[in-house]
Amino acid sequence: MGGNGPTAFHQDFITFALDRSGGMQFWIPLDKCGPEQGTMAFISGSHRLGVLGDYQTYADRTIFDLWPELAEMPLAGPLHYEVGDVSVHDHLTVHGAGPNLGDRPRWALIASLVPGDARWTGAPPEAFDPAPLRPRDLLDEARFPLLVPPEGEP
Ligand SMILES: O=C(O)CCC(=O)C(=O)O
Repeated sequence: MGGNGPTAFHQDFITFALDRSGGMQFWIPLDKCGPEQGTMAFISGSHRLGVLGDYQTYADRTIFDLWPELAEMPLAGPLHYEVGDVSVHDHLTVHGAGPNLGDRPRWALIASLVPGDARWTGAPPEAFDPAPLRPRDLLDEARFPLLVPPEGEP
């Protein structure tokens, strides 16, 4: 059975086309999974390096070719998850995953949190459909509910 391919090491930040960082990704497995299923590994401290470009422009290179210092930083994972576990990573944390070599799909729910005052830059986002937003709009509350309402509002 052919598994899913690997996930190249990347940052999530660029896939949102938002005007500020501070976002986080919650990865919630719906089934027990581990490295054989291609779970993620994270480069500790890599969020401090800033924005490392769009992984789709790396062509035949990897993020490690472009930022060799990443190879010197500690790698956390690939992780083992039980049902009920969750991993959280900053949208600037470099992470990637191997192929799923197991005999079943790797099911997970991914929840993305971004700052409530983030605005869409107008660049094509990979992470969501921007319609009906216009460039520099705040994200609409119907699809992107605020977890913490602004002060003074219920
Ligand atoms: O599950 C994967 O292979 C990658 C997921 C990912 O990159 C993410 O949740 O940020």
